[in-house]
Amino acid sequence: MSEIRIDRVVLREIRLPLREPFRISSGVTTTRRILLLELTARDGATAWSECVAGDLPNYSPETIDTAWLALSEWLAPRVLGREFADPTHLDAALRVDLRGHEMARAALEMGAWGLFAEQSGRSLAALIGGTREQVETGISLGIQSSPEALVEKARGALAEGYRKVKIKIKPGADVDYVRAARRELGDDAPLMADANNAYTLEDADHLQQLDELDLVMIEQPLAWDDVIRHARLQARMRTPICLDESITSLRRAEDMIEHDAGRIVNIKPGRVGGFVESKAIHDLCARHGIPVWCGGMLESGIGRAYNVALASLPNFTIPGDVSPSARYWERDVVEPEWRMQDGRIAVPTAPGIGVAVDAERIEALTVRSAVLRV
Ligand code: OSB
Ligand code: MG
Repeated sequence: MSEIRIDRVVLREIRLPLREPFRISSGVTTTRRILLLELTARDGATAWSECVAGDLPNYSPETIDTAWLALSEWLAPRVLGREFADPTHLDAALRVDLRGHEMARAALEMGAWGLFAEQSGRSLAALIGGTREQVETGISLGIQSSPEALVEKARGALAEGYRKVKIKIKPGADVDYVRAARRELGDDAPLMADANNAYTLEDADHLQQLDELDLVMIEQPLAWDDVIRHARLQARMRTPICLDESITSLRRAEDMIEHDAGRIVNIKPGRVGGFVESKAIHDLCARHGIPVWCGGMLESGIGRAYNVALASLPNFTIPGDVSPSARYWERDVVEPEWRMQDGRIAVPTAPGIGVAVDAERIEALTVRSAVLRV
């Protein structure tokens, strides 16, 4: 395959109810509104991709509605009908004079990688330089009603084989919850906490209590757009800080490293604008001895295919929030569903994204759609 040309993009919104509500410090998700893209190349090849933006701007400024606007008005028109030597050139075209809208951009950029994989007869993972046959799987547990309820969930997750348990925290549901999990699950349980920006530097003394609990890391305790104060907090904590929300680009990862504002990076390809930027962050971190892992945004099986492929790169050495379909959905929109065995998900080797998309089911779930063409 020597060039890529997209002649049609169909946007669709589907709604998928989560098996159970997912609560983080800034809000709760009960039904996921999911924006899917179906890309069609000039030769008729197709690929699906997913935009990870949520319902509300409580994780980043983007939402599914801003992404819909950005894709239809500014992003798709830049690439439709144009020939690109490969997806990296398409990525470059999407960035010109455009600020923000990383998740919208990523949906199109990653879709181009999926399409390119399809057309060149290679697996997505192989195409982007993946080296693992399987990726290690963690689980992200939403904030529970009591420490006891959390312990039960976490115990069940470890029994199922998950290799990392992430505990969502917020003021009023933090140290006591994590301490209970540590006490009940033992010193060796791979536990971590994720605050989704719920604290300020004034909470440093309080957060220092977590240092006794031997967490693998604490994710994004401070503001979403703040790297510098994380450096001040890291200087006061033994627990490694992992940045999520703050790493919106390669430059932010450089800032993190330069200022020792964190020692681990959660890479979500949607958050950073796609695979080109994700790979650059991955490579930077590898050069600096910073481990990375693949985060999640409660994706359907389509977005999950991209996360699994990304997590197969060599420096993804910590289990990701890449859980199997059944952790989220009664029924996924791909076939086969994503399954976990012995705490791992197999990286597909088939051409393209590696799972078949159930287009009929998606059609039935669609609440709005738009066809964008040259
Ligand atoms: O902070 O990692 C986060 C879900 C939505 C928004 C933010 C986050 C999350 C998760 C879920 O933790 C991870 C998953 O998809 O399983
Ligand atoms: Mg997070």
